[in-house]
Amino acid sequence: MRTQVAIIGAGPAGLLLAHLLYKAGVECVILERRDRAYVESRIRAGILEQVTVDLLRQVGVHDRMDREGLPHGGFALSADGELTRIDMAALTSKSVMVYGQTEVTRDLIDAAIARGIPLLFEAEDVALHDVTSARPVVTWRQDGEEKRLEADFIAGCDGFHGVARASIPADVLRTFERVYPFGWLGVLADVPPCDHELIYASHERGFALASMRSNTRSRYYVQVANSEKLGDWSDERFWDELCVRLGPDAASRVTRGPSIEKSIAPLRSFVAEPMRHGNLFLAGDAAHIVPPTGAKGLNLAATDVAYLAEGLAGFYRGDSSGIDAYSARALARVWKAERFSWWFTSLMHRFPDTDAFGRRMQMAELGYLRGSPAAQRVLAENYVGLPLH
Ligand code: RFL
Ligand code: PHB
Repeated sequence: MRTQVAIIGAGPAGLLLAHLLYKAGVECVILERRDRAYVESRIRAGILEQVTVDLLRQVGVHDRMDREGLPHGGFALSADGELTRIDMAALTSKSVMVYGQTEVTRDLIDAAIARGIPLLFEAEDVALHDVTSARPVVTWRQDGEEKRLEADFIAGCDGFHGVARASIPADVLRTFERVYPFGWLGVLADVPPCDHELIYASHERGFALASMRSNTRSRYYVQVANSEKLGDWSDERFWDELCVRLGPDAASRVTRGPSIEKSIAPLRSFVAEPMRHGNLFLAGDAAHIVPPTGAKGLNLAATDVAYLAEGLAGFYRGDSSGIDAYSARALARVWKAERFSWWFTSLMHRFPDTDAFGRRMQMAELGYLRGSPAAQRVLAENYVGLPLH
């Protein structure tokens, strides 16, 4: 088999890249390790920046998002229960869209199949070969058979634990990492959200987040130590802890119900540089991870592939400047989102080694945000997403 771009991974990065290439008339094949049901049921991100919404519109995969997504012009910060609204729409003239990653993935898969974009699930033991040559090759096993795909380029969109980044020699890659001493325990429940907008809560017992997937489905998180076990968190314990951290005002509006999903996600900041090695390009979580506090992970995956698709389309028109600039261009945006996600995480969470002085510093900064439109604007500008350059 032969194609122009071999895409490893059918997460948001790989799927959106395939549609952008399709629109530009560039051929691709997507290889995904898991089966379709698994990929479509992974529960993750919930917030789309305006640039991500625009990219989905650009590729024509937006009908259901426009029908079912919830545009949000603001969110609240809670400091020990005291609420401050950040009016994103007034501060930046932009908003975000609440539309789950699960839905985005389903829409992109349905559209890929409808458009005849080759999308192969259950590709086992994917391996990359000769990535610095003009003819890179991908091999894998499917239904017990060895398969082989020749391509001009390989796009490594296979997430943090994928094979693409691992195929780059260690002396070529420089990595930067911060592992946080806590994770997020998340619960999904078919109950109405406690507010029509998100609430990010900093409490002396730790962070909490009130989010949603629709007007009838809530997504809540509480910060937990890395040593916590899921089995120790009954639904009742979760709701009690959430309500304490959100404070009495928001807690009075929380509707409790049985969890339909419950999981713990560790928090990490990570960047690998450069995002290109020969004819292999990394995009999305394969190249970088942000802690979820700023809601940037899925959005960075989308903007990486926007740059990459533009570069690859240019290459097939005889201009390789876009692919040559890809890594530096993407990393410039990635580092700004890394900074914001790290800052917002540091402001809102309880760190095990934070003393009384550290907590006062967090509360002083939250107080400053409460009273300063300038500070709110900095937060809002980053939250709605920096422009694509
Ligand atoms: P993905 O989604 O991990 O997809 C990678 C795909 O590659 C496949 N794969 C392989 N395929 C073939 N061969 C191999 N060897 C392979 N190894 C892996 C995998 O099966 C998978 O299908 O990466 P991608 O596309 O880069 O997308 C990144 C986003 O998924 C991620 O950044 C976000 O989910 C992060 N995130 C959030 N991002 C936001 O923008 N807004 C949010 O509100 C937000 N909330 C979150 C989040 C992530 C969370 N968790 C669970 C880490 C909330 C949480 C709790
Ligand atoms: C979510 O709804 O899953 C969500 C929302 C905002 C975040 C992270 C996750 O910052």
